[in-house]
Amino acid sequence: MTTITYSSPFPNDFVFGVAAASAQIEGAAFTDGKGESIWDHFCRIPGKVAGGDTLDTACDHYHRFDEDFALMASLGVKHYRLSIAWPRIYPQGDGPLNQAGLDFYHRLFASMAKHGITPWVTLFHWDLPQALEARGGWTSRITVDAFARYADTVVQAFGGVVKHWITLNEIRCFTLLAYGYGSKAPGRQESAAVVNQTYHHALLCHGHGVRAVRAHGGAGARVGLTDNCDVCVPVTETPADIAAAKAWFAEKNAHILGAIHGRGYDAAYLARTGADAPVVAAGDFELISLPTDFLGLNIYTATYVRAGQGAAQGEPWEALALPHNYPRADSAWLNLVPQAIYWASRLCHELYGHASIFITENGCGYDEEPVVKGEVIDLHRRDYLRNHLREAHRAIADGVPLDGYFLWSFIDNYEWEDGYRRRFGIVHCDFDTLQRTPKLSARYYADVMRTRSIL
Ligand code: GCO
Repeated sequence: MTTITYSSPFPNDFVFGVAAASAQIEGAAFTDGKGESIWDHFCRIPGKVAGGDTLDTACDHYHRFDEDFALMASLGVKHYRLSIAWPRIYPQGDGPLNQAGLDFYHRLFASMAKHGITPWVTLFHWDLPQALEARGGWTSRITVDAFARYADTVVQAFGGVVKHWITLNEIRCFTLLAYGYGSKAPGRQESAAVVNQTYHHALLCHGHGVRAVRAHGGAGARVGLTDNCDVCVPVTETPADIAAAKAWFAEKNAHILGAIHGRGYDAAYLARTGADAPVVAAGDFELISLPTDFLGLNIYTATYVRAGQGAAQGEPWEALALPHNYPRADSAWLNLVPQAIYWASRLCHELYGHASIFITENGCGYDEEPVVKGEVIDLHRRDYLRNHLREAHRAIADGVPLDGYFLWSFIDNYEWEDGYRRRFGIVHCDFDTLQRTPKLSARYYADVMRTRSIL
């Protein structure tokens, strides 16, 4: 292991990149045979998405990808995490294949290659075909079978040019938030038993994604899950608070991270869910726990945990509610806790022994940041980035196998139920003219990538 100190650059093979997702940037929602996604459907239900914003045009990346990749290349971006829109490939989810959808991504990957940008491809980033939702969506095993076929098709088609695969993005969001709380498409509020079953089906799809990459990915293909684990940070970095944080982290994440790492569903999860635990078929956990090559973590925020005080509730920790004046971004859920990167990656490494971890998303959402004289002075984002990179660097210095960092997001885009007003990009998008303007944070990140140093 190379020793790195506070001021040394990131290791030479550390991956710096940017991330986005199909539904959020492509637009062309009904072009070239694409089927309706659950988000195309959901955004048309009054009151579900801020401003009634639709995904119809988004950043029009579908027609402007070459320009976008040229801009990325000009900033020195060499790695880009994107997702494939399932309804472009199978408009009905599992019916006839849409060749025009495959052709689009062939053109897109060719453009990336031309600009020297390596693709990191997520198979599923929330745009489930609406036709599958009509048959039960994530509550049904029909979706698992359909995903298996979709994953096979995509990996077969692109295995020659794509070597980095991510099976699913953020299981909690498209299951719990979508079928439990109803804040994300399809906006259902189902029982705990149904929601737990959606988790299980998602885990099975993760397994199918791994299986598909092993079967068709060719030489050098690597695959992992991107999880938005529940992250905690010890209030003080003392052995007692660290042990409490580790116990909290292990329990909160066991039903996803434990399951994919061959531990099935743990006793605490089964006790908590009781009669609402998922129905598991023979062979499910063999598929779910197929070995992966890396773990992707989307890190935005965290809960502070300390030792001892929760003993009355029978818990070896106490999770603290944040005071109302704790700093946060404009996204109400996004409290600013940079140490989240350090602790999430360190605890995943310690608990699951991962040999390779990537931050597959990290970023901050703010309301409109105006372009003034051709510039967006987003010093708040530059600070966010700098503080988080500092913690990534600290993790590496402490021996955590953190191998890369993808900034969310390359460009302002469709922030799900918050619509277009919530901006995460380092490139500003004018949603009337679709003009792109790199923000100050883009220039900053370009310098970081070029020097591999936190400037
Ligand atoms: C998610 C998704 C992204 C979001 C980003 C900001 O975590 O919700 O992966 O699509 O846009 O995280 O909320």
